Amino acid sequence: MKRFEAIEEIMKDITRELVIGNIGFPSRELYEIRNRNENFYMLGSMGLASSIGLGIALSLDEKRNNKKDDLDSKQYNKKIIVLDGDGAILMNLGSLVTIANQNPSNFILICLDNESYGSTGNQSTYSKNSDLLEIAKSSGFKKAYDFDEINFKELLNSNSNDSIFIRFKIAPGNENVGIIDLTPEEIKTRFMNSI
Ligand SMILES: Cc1ncc(C[n+]2csc(CCOP(=O)(O)OP(=O)(O)O)c2C)c(N)n1
Repeated sequence: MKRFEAIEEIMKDITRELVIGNIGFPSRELYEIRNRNENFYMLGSMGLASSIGLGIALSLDEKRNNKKDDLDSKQYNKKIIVLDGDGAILMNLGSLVTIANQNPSNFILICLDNESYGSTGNQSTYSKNSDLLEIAKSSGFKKAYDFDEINFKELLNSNSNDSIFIRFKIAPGNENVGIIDLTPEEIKTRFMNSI
């Protein structure tokens, strides 16, 4: 299975969650598969999708807690899903440690692990030898799984007390998709409005 099919598989279970896409083909394929206001296509900063997702997760968590007795709190009761790459995670490994220690319960980091820098021509990454699932576990993630061993829909729809890391091993290869026909401002504004 390549990244395109993996994103299709994930997106079929997504309803009101906020989805952050890694730079390059992951975001372009997500745009092709299911463009929605709740998607944030990260266009420039390789490695930072997980940090951006963490920031949003912590912010929504805080807003939800502040409005506990308020009807508005429901509005903040959304999960944040990051579709990241192995190359991007390796570039910002410290983010795993930060997420694991901050541990927001509304956060799911999915590593689409094709063992390559797919978007720039499939050069090999180190994730073949450096096991990102084990790295996530030893960074402190209490919940870290291979996609194959979980029922994603159940996991998505159940309450967790912890952040979740999912490693999805896939084959290299990019789908022949177009570019994202939105300006960065449009992506940001519609995403913010959807929250
Ligand atoms: C700091 C930085 N370095 C390099 C790049 C160029 N670049 C863009 S996407 C990419 C590969 C990303 O690989 P990965 O995160 O594994 O995702 P994949 O495309 O394989 O799904 C690279 C090297 C960049 N945008 N920013």
